[in-house]
Amino acid sequence: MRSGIVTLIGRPNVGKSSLLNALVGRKLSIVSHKPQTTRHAIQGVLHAGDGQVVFVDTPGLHLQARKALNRAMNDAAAGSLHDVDLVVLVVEALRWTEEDQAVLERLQGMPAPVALVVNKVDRVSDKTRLLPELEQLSQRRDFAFVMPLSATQGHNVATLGAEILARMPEGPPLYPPDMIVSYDNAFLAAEIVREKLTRSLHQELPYALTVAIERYTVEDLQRGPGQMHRIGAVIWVERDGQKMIVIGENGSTLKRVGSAARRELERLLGARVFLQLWCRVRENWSDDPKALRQFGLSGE
Ligand SMILES: Nc1nc2c(ncn2[C@@H]2O[C@H](COP(=O)(O)OP(=O)(O)OP(=O)(O)O)[C@@H](O)[C@H]2O)c(=O)[nH]1
Ligand SMILES: [Mg+2]
Repeated sequence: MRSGIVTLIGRPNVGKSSLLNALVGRKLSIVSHKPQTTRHAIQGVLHAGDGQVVFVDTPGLHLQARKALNRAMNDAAAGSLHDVDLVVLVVEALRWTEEDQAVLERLQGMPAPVALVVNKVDRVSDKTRLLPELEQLSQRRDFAFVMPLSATQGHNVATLGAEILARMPEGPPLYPPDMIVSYDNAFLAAEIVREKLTRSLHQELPYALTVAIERYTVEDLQRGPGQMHRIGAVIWVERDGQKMIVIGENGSTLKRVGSAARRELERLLGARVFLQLWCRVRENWSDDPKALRQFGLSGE
């Protein structure tokens, strides 16, 4: 048996969360087209016949971290680089930015080996550009290996999983076989609501909101088998104007977000879900260390 811990690191939006979900074969981490979607280090476990890999999805490391929330996200990512067996640096094919460069520099002097995953190769229409791109990227440091893949198309994902497992140290599993994820259902509910909000709200609004679960109870259904999860969630924003946008005309936006989140939670939990959403204002929460602690966004 082999087992180990592997951190997925990279700038925002390269597809780290998509890759975690693809590797484990389940949606564990929320995904959106906007950068800085992931805010916590999230562990997902890949169980194989001959071993186990604990993957850690991390917030995208970014420059210009002006607010306390941004600093907490960067800290959560950087803190996940210690005591791991392998670091997987995720980048986007044909798009190397100064933030990628900054991540690469941050990995200097780290004891763990670093592998490079070149994601989103499905977007490279001219495939003759891929080989020179891979060659160029391999020069940037001494990588354990370099692998092109597509997290959303599934291309090379299983190969990556096998390659990583083969490099894990020999040893017993770190977690029991039924353990797949590190968080509880309340965290999942907050994240799914935030994902739907992030996908449907424009511009800066996703960065000004967070979701906190105030109530979570589970009861047996009175008619038939199965369970009902009753969830009460508060969407915190920073200003009254933002609250109006989140709620929408006659509550239409909140209603749309609520039903999308409820449907997905019912699928993920395999249960009925009753989801109530409220929107409240807490001025400047994203730059307020006390608020961040209360919302579980710092000091992980
Ligand atoms: N075409 C294509 N799009 C992808 C691929 N992988 C991820 N994406 C898209 O890239 C966007 C960002 O994906 P995420 O998985 O949220 O990226 P991330 O690195 O976790 O981003 P942060 O959490 O913000 O750091 C989403 O719109 C994904 O659908 C891929 O292999 N191909
Ligand atoms: Mg992410």
